[in-house]
Amino acid sequence: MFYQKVLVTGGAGFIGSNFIRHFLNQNKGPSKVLNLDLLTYAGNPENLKEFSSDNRYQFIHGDIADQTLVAKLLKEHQIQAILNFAAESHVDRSIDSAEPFFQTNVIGTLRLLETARTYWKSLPPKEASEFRFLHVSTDEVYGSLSSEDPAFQETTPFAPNSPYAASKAASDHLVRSFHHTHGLPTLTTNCSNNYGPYQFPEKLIPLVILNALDEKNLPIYGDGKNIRDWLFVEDHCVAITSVLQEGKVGETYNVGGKAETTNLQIVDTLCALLDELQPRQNGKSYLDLKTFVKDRPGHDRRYSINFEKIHHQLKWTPQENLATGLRKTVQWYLSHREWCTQITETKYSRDRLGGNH
Ligand code: NAD
Ligand code: TDX
Repeated sequence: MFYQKVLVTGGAGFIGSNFIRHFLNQNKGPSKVLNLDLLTYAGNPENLKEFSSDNRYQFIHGDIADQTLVAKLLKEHQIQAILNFAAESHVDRSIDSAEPFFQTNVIGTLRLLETARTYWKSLPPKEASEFRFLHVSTDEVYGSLSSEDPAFQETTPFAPNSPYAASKAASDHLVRSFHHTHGLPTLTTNCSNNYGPYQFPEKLIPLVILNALDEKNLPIYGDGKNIRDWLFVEDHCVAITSVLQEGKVGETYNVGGKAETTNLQIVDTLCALLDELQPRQNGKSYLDLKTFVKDRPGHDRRYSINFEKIHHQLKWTPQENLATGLRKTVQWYLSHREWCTQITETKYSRDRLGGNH
């Protein structure tokens, strides 16, 4: 099924804005994308400014928990699918203050599900059978692995360790329950760490790039040997599109990059790319800025994703490798310094550039 009229939540954030760009660039025919975003510190309408006069795109400033607003949007635009990206997404912030995570990720998702269910029940049979609620989630719901453990599968029991992961796990369970109990046609994706253009610079990769360019320390938590499986954001957008169009209702799909890497390796690679593309004025390497800082409390050691299911069922596989993806990412940040400055000067409600607090 080709979806033309979709409601994207959290589309002013990192992955949501990349998804909307991908969706509109892929679908040249008539389509309508509503972007419902609360514009928290992480939301930035500038991310999609090239579509501001495109009548296929509409931005709506609002909360996924606002049931009156969402019900009106669904009905007025005859929405065929909801893609829920909206979330509080940064682990360190969830350690400082968990409540906003439960407000949006749990209560917000619950209200969105309720509103979707009422709308879905009002649809004629054909439209109801085609309707989808796609929930974008994370591999962090599965907890932490040792170096010997097998990769996460869709059947791996949930064991969230941070308040962020706990809130995402709760939202995944809610989505599951709305399918099981009410028959709502849901889909869930559990993806590994994304990176690429428009990522908010509190996350490791953009933080290291921007700190390096500003001659600031590059904070490495603990021993730097924690492992993440990195996926270029465009590959995630393709995976979400495949799941939306062909995924089996009620199921979950793991999405990963087959790119397990330690944080130290990531920082070293970024420094080498910056040494090549934007050498320091003092002639030294950016590697000199590496600084080991206090570890993140409860820091998960390793994530690894088994994505056999989406590979076999939907023929999805990541196209970008880490070396080319990181190069593209560094080049993007180098050529978008204004976007970065606007964020670092206006969007930080606290100092997140100096390491873990
Ligand atoms: P992000 O923090 O960059 O963006 C989140 C967006 O949601 C922002 O635009 C924000 O304004 C909006 N938002 C927050 N609360 C809202 C609310 N109540 N109503 C409407 N909008 C609201 O996050 P991201 O990195 O783009 O992540 C998007 C989704 O993907 C999240 O659900 C996250 O859990 C999931 N995910 C992220 C990664 C990753 O590596 N970044 C990996 C796997 C899954
Ligand atoms: O300054 C830092 N130094 C550092 O060593 C920061 C910000 C992070 N780190 C480490 C912590 C992690 O091991 O780097 C790794 C990546 O950290 P983040 O970019 O904060 O990502 P992570 O905690 O792994 O979570 C991300 O991936 C899964 C996203 O933020 C989540 O939204 C997603 O669900």
